[in-house]
Amino acid sequence: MFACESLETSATFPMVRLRCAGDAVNAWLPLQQDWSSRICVLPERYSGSFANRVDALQTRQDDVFVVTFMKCGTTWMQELAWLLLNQLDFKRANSSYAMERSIFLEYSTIAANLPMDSIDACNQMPSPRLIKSHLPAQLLPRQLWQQKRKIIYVARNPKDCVVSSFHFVNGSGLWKGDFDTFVDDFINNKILYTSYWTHIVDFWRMRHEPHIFFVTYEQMKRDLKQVIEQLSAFLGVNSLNAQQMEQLLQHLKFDNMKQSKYTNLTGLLKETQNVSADFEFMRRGIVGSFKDELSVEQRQKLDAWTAEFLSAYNLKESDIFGQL
Ligand code: PPS
Repeated sequence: MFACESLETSATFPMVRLRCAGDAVNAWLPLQQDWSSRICVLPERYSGSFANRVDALQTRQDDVFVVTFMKCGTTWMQELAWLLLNQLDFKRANSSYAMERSIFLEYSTIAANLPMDSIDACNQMPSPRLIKSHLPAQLLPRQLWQQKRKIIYVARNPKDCVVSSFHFVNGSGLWKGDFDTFVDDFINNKILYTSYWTHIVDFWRMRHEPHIFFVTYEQMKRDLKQVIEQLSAFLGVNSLNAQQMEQLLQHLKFDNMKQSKYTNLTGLLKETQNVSADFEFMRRGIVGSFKDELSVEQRQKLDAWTAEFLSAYNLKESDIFGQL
């Protein structure tokens, strides 16, 4: 089912490139293409039985999955979707960790010393479950596609994603090296969860599937109210009155989520993982951090890589993210 190739990287644990072998995956994914050509860089401990367990995960009729490439606004969307699915239960949102209310499916393969295997934790969650994953389409549990479970997909422009990912993996001790090396390794698919562009483009091309809600971080920044209205309709929950909407918008503000230990995981990760003293899980929360954090050369490299990849699909970066 899976083919895996070991990889020399600057990650602090062994990594592999994983792909689906054979064409079975075409039978359940809505997009017909050669899925076996798609690769994903993952911890070596993902390959083998963990990959098979993810593939075989039993889904439920009311499951909702939040799927993203890393650092694309997952936590922000998890908080929003969880509140919509739980009748705006702000009391619980302000007293329990987002990552406990919405479990990260493959977290066991990345973090050390978790109290419970992350797939077991998903299996034990009460319904309705909100499950987070950074896996690309072809590696997600096949039932998600076969049973058409709801998927919320959040994409973020590549340059901001690179900046945010670099700070995250470096600060959290998952990867060690300088920024130039990181940019090259991101482009060359040597960083956790890459290839970035295939991850994004495959969901972009599936965005009209009725069980997929495709949104960008940039759209959320531009008009979160509109995204909330569209997401409420997608999830089949009652639309919010003006007061509820205002309360939700306040709760989801960057500064408010940053100062809450239940949504800003900086404190929790410092307590439980080997992260650096200056590590920040929520850093700037803006569109365009690349403008003052990437060098001209890094920007040019990333733009050339993006243009080349997207030309094969007749797309431009602005078709997906708008003007940045
Ligand atoms: S993870 O670890 O992959 O799940 O990270 P993820 O949650 O996907 O992405 C983290 C980035 O999202 C920003 N963020 C927000 N931006 C705006 N508003 C709100 N409420 C918000 N919450 C999280 C967070 O700051 C990270 O981006 P950067 O650019 O690093 O600040």
